[in-house]
Amino acid sequence: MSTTTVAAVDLGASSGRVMLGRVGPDELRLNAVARFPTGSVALRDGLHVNVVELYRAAAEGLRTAASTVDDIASIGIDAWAVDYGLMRDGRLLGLPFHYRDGRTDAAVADVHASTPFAELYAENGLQFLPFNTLYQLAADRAAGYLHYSDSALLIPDLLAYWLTGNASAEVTNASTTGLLRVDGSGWNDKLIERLRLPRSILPSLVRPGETIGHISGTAASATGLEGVAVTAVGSHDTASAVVAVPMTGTDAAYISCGTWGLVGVELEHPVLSDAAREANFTNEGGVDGRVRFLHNVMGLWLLSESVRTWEAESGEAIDLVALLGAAAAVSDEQPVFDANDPRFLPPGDMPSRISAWLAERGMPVPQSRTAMVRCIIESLADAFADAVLAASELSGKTVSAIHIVGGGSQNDLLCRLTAKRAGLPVFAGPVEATALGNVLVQARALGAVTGSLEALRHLVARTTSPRRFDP
Ligand code: ADP
Ligand code: LRH
Repeated sequence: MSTTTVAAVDLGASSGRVMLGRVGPDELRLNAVARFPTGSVALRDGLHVNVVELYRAAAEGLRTAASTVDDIASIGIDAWAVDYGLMRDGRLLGLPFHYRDGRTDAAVADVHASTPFAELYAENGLQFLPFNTLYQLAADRAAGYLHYSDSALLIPDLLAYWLTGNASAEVTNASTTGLLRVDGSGWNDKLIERLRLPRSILPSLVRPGETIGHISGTAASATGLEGVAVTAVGSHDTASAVVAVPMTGTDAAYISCGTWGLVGVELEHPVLSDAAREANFTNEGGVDGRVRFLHNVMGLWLLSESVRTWEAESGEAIDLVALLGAAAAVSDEQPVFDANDPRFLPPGDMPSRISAWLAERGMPVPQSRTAMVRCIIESLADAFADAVLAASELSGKTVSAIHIVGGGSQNDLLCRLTAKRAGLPVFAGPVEATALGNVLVQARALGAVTGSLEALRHLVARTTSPRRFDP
């Protein structure tokens, strides 16, 4: 086994990055070569993903990577879940909708009228989120768009298609469509037919570690990487993040903490009980056929939208680290709101929405920005602690530690309050777990590292230094 160099394209909701990874049996290093915005674009007809710009920025980042080193053996792509582009004859038919667009409201009612949620859950094991792909496709069918389309490609699959010319559906991200059998063995033809969705638009599945294709055509000159393999990774960003959680025992919960807080445990088999459904826990597909049994908590979106609102009001940039430092020094007790309330899903003025939520219940409303930030972080920590406890109870798995990975692992206040509210030690880091999971799965496919996810996690644990917060 020798060390290999691979590139990761990692598209999160708050930023996209291209990273170079050097991976070997005792080596795991990441180097960021490009970072670019990934935010949604509001057009007259709704909120969209500017996926063409994402492709351009990713290709440019790959070109920078190719000019930095000359031995890139493979690239892997991950992005947020559920969103897709509709294609015909290899052409993108329009900008994909963004999952925070509200167009699925009618489709949810329509789908549940024909297939009650409990029946859907038994088939796909997914928590209810109004933007799950199956509701988005039902909205597109109602709008007549599916007539024109011959395939639907999830965001990372679309980028892989533009790079290689090969259309596929990577299985961890496909699990977030709601149209995959819960054991990940294939598309659920019976459910797809029942929902009156065209089976023909769903491409064949690939699994993490398989080769999707090789960079060719216009992508070769855009990236400077002609002929380089595009390897399937856990293309759902959360699946890649879970690969790189440095859990070395079996008794840990994880929180993949960025725009969203994905809180749960890894299992061998799905939990489809009434209690899991009622608690809105999901069974998403993990790398190597594992199950990501987790709950979506609204996450640092609450904070980033608040900061965006305040910056727009004042016209001045806010220093996030200073703001969090001030919030840590707030000594008055702040109220806790339900971070999972769906009113916080669409973009907008979060401080006003949070104040309204509290006022409706006769609770005190934070009177300053720092108090509001403290209230947000307390509420997130509370939701995280609840979800860890629920994950443990619903799965029967003992949890004696929590790992927080992703950008939110830099938020000391959040880590400290999560430890306190959960009564468990929190280990924070790595920040770039998603990119690490992406490069590790590629490196394993190339033979530079071997073994199970546990072996990969041991390598992460040996090469990074998580910070400990005690309750
Ligand atoms: P995503 O993958 O969803 O784009 P990230 O994992 O990149 O998210 O995390 C982004 C979040 O990390 C930001 O919303 C911010 O709250 C948090 N963050 C970034 N840098 C810092 C920092 N220096 N200190 C505390 N929090 C930070
Ligand atoms: C996190 C994430 C999450 C999904 C949401 C759409 O980036 O992929 O796992 O639920 O975005």
